[in-house]
Amino acid sequence: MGVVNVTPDSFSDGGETLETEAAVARGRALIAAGAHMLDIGGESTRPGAAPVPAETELARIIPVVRGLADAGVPLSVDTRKAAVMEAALAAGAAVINDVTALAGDERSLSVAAASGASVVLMHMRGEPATMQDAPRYDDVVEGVFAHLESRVAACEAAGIPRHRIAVDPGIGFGKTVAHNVDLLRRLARFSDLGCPIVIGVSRKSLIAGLSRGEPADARLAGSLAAALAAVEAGARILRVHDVAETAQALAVWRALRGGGDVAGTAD
Ligand code: HH2
Repeated sequence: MGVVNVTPDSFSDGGETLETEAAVARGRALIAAGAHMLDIGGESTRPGAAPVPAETELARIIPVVRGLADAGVPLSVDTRKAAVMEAALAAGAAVINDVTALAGDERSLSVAAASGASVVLMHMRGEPATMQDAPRYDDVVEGVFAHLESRVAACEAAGIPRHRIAVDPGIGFGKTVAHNVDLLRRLARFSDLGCPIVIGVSRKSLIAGLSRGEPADARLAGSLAAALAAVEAGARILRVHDVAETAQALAVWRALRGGGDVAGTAD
């Protein structure tokens, strides 16, 4: 899943693709680089971020969704607002990726159920503005698991079948470095939910926290290492900014881990 941020302030690429044309070009480049899905967002949810009004989010992302509707891969809309979900689905999106797991807006569950879209339910503790203020859990894996389990149940009760649901423990959303490490080490636990696991570690501060405090534009190597570890632990979908590099790392890792034919392009 390649990230297209149509925002002025995303933590790693804010402002790079705020204009429609630049965002559509980025989306097409990510597909050419190997993305199987694009995740288009118009609101930063980085730690400390303030919410953005629905009209602003709509103005940012709807032209981009329209511009990528014929691009040949499913489009996901990264939003916590039902009005934005509705408009994005009407414009051509097929997946709703919600950092509040469809609990941030009272209409989200019914919009998702009525649309037939697939959904990504992510765990977040609190709100972006304050989520990194000393987060605490008795057991982060069981705490996040219980929350996702209840959100999967809420989706099913609303009429969204389990085969259209993916889950994401929300790396960096109300978690310390130690919490994030625990979640990634014990990711297999989330397979018990019976839904594909999505992981977003790309360029996140976890990488810097485990290394030498590098800024977001110098976290590629650590992001690739974390992505491979997540896949080994059971992740099925990686939400990444650097698609070409991730696809290359995955191709080599898969070949060397064994299983299946090796499809090389040169000898
Ligand atoms: N991370 C971000 C945003 N959306 N969605 C899911 N399912 N999982 C994630 O880990 C996730 C997410 C944050 O990354 P980014 O969009 O690059 O930054 P920002 O929120 O600053 O726009």
